[in-house]
Amino acid sequence: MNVATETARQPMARTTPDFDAIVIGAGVSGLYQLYRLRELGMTVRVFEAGSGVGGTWYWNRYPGARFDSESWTYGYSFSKELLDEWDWEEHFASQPETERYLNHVADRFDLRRDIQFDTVVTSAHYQEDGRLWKVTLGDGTQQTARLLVTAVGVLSAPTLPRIPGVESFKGQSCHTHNWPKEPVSFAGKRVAVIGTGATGIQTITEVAKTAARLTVFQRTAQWSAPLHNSRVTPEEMRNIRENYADIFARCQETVGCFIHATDPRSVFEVSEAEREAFWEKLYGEPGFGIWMGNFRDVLMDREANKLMSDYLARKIRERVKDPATAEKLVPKNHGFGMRRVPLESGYFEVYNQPNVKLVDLNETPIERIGPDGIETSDAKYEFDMIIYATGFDAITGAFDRIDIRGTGGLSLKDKWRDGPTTFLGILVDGFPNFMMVMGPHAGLGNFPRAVEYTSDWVTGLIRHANEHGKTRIDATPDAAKAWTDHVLATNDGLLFTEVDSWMTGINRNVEGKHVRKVMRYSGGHPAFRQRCDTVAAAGYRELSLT
Ligand code: NA7
Repeated sequence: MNVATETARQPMARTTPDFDAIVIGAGVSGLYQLYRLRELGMTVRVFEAGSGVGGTWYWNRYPGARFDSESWTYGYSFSKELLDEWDWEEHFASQPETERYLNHVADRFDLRRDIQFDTVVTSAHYQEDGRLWKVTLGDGTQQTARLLVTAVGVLSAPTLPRIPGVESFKGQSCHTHNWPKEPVSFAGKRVAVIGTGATGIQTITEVAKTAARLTVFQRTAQWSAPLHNSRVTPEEMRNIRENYADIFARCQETVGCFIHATDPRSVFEVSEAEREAFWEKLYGEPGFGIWMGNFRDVLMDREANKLMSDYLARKIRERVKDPATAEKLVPKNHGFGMRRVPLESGYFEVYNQPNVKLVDLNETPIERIGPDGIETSDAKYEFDMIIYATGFDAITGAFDRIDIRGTGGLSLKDKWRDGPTTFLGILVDGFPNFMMVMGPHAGLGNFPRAVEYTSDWVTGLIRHANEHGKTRIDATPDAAKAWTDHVLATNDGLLFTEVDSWMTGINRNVEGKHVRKVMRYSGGHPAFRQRCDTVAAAGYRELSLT
C-alpha cells in the first residue's frame, strides 16, 4: 500500500469497532475460537443462528444421528480438566450426547456471555477506510469488528431437492438438518425418506423400527459398512482417560486425524486368503478402520479398489434377502471410499422387513411431489411424512449464503465461482482480517482435531499481528495462487476426484454446483500442519501485514 494513501487514511483507521473480533458460528470451531481469542484479551462476539451451541450437533437432531468417529477422539483436547471430567457414554456418541458435551464446554468455560443466539449473519463487508468488518444481522442491525473469523461448518447449508411440488405436500415434512426439537413419532405412519447418504442411512435405520410403512427413495447406493457402536464401560473410560495423550498423538499422525492409520501393505502383496481375513477383521471392527485403516492402495489404485468393492458387494448380497433389492443397494457408479463412507447399524437388514420398500430412482425417477405424496414415473405413493435427507451445499455453501465482500466490494461468492482460492484454507487474498476455521482447502477428517490446530494457528497469527501493531492481515495473491495450485496438485489423480459427491463440490439442487471442483486439501493433515507451522515460524512473511 502506498504511504500517501496510508497517511490519508489514518483518521478513519482510528474508528473504534464494536468488537475486536466477530466469530460467525457457535459450533465445535466457533466455541473453541472464542475461547482462544479471549485468552488474547480481545473482545469477541459470536453470532449463532441456532438457539443453542453445537452447530451441526445442535441442528441435526434427526433420529439415529450420531458420530462415525470414536467419541473419545472427537472431544476437545486442549483442557486436561475437561478431559478428566467428561465421561463418554458411547464409543460413537449420539447427537443428544454430543449436544450435552458441547453445552458442558460452553458452561465450563463461561462462553455463553459472548454468544448472541438466534442471530443470522446476512452480510459482512470490509470497510477499507476504517479497516474493519461491518456485519449485518438478520434483524438489520449492524456490528463492526477489526477481525472476522468464520466458523460456519462444512455441512451447514441444507438443500431441499429441486422437485416440482415440494412445497405442496400437506403432511409433515422436514429436512434432516432442521429436525424439530419435539419428539416425532413414526408409529402408524407412512413415511418417505429421500436420500441415502450418511444421514439417510442413519435415519432410515431408525425410522424403520416403528413406521407403519417406510419407502426409501434412493438415487445413489452407498458402500456402507458396520459402525459397531457400544457403550463405554467405566473401565474403558478409565483406560481412555489414561491414554488421551497417546490417542491424540496418534490422531495427529494420520492423514485425516482419525485414530485409524492406513495399513502400509498393498492389496497385491498378500495372498487372497490374507486379504479376505484382513477385510473380515476390518468389517468386524468399530469405526472408520475399513476406510482409513485399509491397505494403502485401496483408495488409490483402481484394481485394488475394485477388489474391495467386490468384497463389500458380497456382504450386501449376504445381508439383504431379496436379490433384486440387494442388487439395487450395491453401488454401480463408484468404488468403495470414493464418497464419504456411511457407517451403519443394521441398515441393510432394514430391507428384509415387510414394512420397508426401496425405490430406485434410476429406474423410476420422481416426477413430482403433490399434496398427498410422491409420484414417480411408474407409481403414486401416499405419505403422512416426507423426510428429506438430501444433504448440503457443502464447504462453500455456508459462505455463499452470506454476502461477504472484501476490498473494492469484491464478493467472495464471485471470487470462488470457478472454485475456491485460499491461502492455507484459512485466508483469502483481497479479504483482509478475514479468517476461516475449516473453510475450503482445509484438510477434511476428524473435525475437532483439525479445528483445534487451525484455530490455534489463527490465534497465533492474530497474536503476532497485535504484538507487532499490525491492523491489516491479508494473503498476497501470489501466496494464495501458490497454495491453491498446491491443493489442486494434491488432488491430482486421486480416484475420488472422478466421482460426484459433496466432497467434489457437487450438489444438483444448487444452481451452478454441477461441475466438480477441488474443495479440499488432500495432502494429509501432517503435511498441512507442517506447511502452516513453517509460515508461522518465518514470522508470517508470506502474508501482507501492515
Ligand atoms: P449426502 O451425503 O450429500 O447425501 C444426500 C443424499 O440425498 C444422497 O443420497 C443424494 O443422492 C440424495 N439426494 C439429493 N438430492 C436428491 C434429489 N433431488 N433426488 C433424490 N435424491 C437426492 O448428505 P448427508 O446429509 O447424508 O451427509 C452429509 C455428510 O454429513 C456426511 O457425509 C457426513 O460427513 C456427515 P446422490 O448421492 O446425490 O445421487
